[in-house]
Amino acid sequence: MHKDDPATLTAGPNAAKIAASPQAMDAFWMPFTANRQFKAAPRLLAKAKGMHYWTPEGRQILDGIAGLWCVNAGHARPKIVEAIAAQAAEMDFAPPFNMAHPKAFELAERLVELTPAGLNKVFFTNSGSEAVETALKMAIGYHRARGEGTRTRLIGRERGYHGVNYGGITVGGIVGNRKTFGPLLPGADHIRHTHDLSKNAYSRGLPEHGAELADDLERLVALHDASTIAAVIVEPVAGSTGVLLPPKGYLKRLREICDKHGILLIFDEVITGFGRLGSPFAAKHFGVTPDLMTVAKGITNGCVPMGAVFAKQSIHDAFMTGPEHLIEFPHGYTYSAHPLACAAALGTLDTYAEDGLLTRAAEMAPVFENALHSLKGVPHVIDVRNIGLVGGIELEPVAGQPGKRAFDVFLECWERGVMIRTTGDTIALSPPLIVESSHIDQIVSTIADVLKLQA
Ligand code: PXG
Repeated sequence: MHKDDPATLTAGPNAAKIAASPQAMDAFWMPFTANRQFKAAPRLLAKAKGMHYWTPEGRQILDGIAGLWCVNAGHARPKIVEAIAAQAAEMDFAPPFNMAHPKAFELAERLVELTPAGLNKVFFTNSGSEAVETALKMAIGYHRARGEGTRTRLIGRERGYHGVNYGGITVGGIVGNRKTFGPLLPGADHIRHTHDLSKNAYSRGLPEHGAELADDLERLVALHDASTIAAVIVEPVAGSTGVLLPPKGYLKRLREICDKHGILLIFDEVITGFGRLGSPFAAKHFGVTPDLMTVAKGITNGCVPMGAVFAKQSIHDAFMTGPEHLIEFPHGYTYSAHPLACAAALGTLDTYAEDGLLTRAAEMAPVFENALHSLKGVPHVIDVRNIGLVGGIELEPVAGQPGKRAFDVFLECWERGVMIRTTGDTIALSPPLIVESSHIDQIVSTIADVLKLQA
């Protein structure tokens, strides 16, 4: 689909200096990174185009994870690059409070054409984490505005990931992200996760077993009473915690239980939004519409930070009361609907539409599925999971060293020119949606070769 041409790429003037000198790396405290390991053996990226990155020395790396689940249209797409450059020259910034610029409205209109029916209001943020905080505040504020101010409890799910801010880690279920940071927000609780290798290992697509795990919400309603619960937040397909797919019927059942008890359902679609599963959103893919939906990443193809919350009309309208000169929802960010982000998002939506990318994962899914499942029987593989262009390969941990095996595989794949992502002992794959069969073969055969080398 795209020619990635390294000949046109030159690393910036400082790249070689940084690569050569560990001291030049002192100041930057890196996010979600083993800083000491990294600085001892850095992995630097200097250029990107299409399906590939290049290191400062010019080594080509195939991108198996769309940057970080975000570069869905592939790197350096001309329409997006041009839109950002033109916007920076025309108007760099516009205050988003009590002011606005036309592209914010244009983008909102374009977005709600893609969302499931009913999710027709958009609130802009700058990241998935901020989108989550915004959605949680909307949920609690909505109930209060309707005279149900006792509904303040937030329910997440074990193994959930909802970003790194306090609301997000409170409803999140990854212990490593929670244990360091104190008691978190009061009153939250969690339903059980759905991962069960004993019943569902090597499922192709959605697992057969586990829809009844949605009933765990009934347990929490019985414990806390529905009148205290504002919302439940889940990822339709959990990514960061190791690619966990919803069992068949699970999300519908969760929706029904929420409706029965007046609890809002929030889908965190930061990873699943914008075509990852083969539909514009997971909500559409699964035919289950949440009350609030968070997105980020693919909204701008990862080019400029942006997130958003989609809300039902009724949630928006509940806030629209009181004197008209007063702010209805006291929330927002200096960079909400930033002009560069809006321009990037409009260029992104054009690119997705022109290349049919919001449904391309559905076309490529059978190829991807077959390639991934060919890893069954390769040493150390204990499960393969897939949906759309998301893949998970779970490995047997090295005894007493959780995460070590997958991390070693990641390091060796990097040496062999393939970028993958690991979480715990699961390899997560999410290539750009422009991926071709040859790229899939390269990713999967590299992983297989590396696994065969492992002790
Ligand atoms: N919700 C979900 C479901 C996510 O996947 C966030 C919220 C937070 O988004 P921001 O933009 O604040 O990072 C995410 C982010 C991984 C990985 O390796 C995934 C994310 C971030 C970093 C690493 O799977 N997702």
